[in-house]
Amino acid sequence: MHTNLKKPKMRHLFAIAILMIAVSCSNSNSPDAKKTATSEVNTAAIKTIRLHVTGMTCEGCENTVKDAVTAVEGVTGAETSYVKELAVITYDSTLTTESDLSKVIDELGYKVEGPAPDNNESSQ
Ligand SMILES: [Cu+2]
Repeated sequence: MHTNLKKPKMRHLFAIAILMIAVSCSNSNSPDAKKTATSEVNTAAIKTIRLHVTGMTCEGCENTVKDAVTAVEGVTGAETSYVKELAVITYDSTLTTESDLSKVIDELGYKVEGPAPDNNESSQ
């Protein structure tokens, strides 16, 4: 096994790959990770919806859902909670719709059960 040491570059690349996987999995909630909103966003059409989402089991799931909906054109903000089975999404209703956003989440393998009741918030 001594011959393995002859390829430090390969080992280095491998280490980077492992690191990237680790980082993408443990990417904890960073509230500052907001994307700059496009200038086309029409503030008068901004809506906030609360969706009941099942299937999320950890912070990784939360981030997967959050990142996916944030990437949708017109979405200006998203918060997700696997504990509350909740996704709160703020978006420009002239650019996307609740059903579009639900579809994005469904396609990730999670399930949008419908609108989340407001009283979910008190059951912390
Ligand atoms: Cu998860």
